[in-house]
Amino acid sequence: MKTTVSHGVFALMLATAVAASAATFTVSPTSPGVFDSNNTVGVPGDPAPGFPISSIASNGVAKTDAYFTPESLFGRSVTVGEVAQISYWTKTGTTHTASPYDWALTIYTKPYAGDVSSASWYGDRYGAEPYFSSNLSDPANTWNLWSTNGTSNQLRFFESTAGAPGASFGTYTDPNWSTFKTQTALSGQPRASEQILFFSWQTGSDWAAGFKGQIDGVTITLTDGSVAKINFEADVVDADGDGIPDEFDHCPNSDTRPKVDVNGTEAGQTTIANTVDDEGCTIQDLVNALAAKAKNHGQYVSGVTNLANQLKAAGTITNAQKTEMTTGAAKSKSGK
Ligand SMILES: [Ca+2]
Ligand SMILES: [Ca+2]
Ligand SMILES: [Ca+2]
Repeated sequence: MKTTVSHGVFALMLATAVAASAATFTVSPTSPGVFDSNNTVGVPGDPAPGFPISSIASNGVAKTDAYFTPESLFGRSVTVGEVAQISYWTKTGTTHTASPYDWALTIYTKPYAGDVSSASWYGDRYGAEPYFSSNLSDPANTWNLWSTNGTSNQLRFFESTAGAPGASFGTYTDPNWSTFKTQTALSGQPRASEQILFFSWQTGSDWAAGFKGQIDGVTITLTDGSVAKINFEADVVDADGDGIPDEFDHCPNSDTRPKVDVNGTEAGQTTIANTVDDEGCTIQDLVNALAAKAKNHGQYVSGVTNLANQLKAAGTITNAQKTEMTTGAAKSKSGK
């Protein structure tokens, strides 16, 4: 009996897991497709909480629009009513009392019969600006979370559909998301059943010049439990192409020859694959460092022997390869 009950619970969980999607998308200033990122720069080493390892910022030159379709985030179309929660982090140099400028959320719906938008490519346009949020708690130079559901910094939503009677760009008394999405659009149609065209984060064309605020860590949750996260990241620079980004690479200009050579300036390739360690140093980097440091041949041979012992102990090389290294170093002219 117990087995039957457990099986039933498991089947239910499995059914839920299949229905809901979960994915994280990493987006950098050079990401193709989803992102009109001409005016963003990477900010290495300064991520929002939970979205390592970096973030992006407006470059202070001109407007940025980042567009994401529901199809790319969830693998399917999504209605306004299906969006349960949205949150994202920003970091600017001032409070929003001192300056209202910040990355704003804009949601576009697909064109529909009876929409009143003067722009043909979308139906309705909905916005939320951080500075209008209820219960502002927004210290300067700190990552602040803006969300549809938080007790502080809860976003208020307005409809700014171009050409629609009554369209606005927001007030301090606009409704929160859970109310807004159940209301009637300016077209007279219910918002909840409309299909979303884009989730978008933008800076303003009027004020983007001079704005260098950061953004990171978007989370969108649907009513079926599906979650899409967008992790904004600086572009990874890996100058020596060893897979370890420059900022973490202890040997940023690695010697990446295919096989290790302990024979100094004389050709003497071993059978050892010149692998890279977690710190971005190849075995050859370590050998080269020993050769550079050795005051005499004995020091070089001793250093290579120690290295060979470590590599053998770590399982990186075989016993025979350890011998290749030690005898190769002994035959070399390094240090002489
Ligand atoms: Ca990030
Ligand atoms: Ca590297
Ligand atoms: Ca390296």
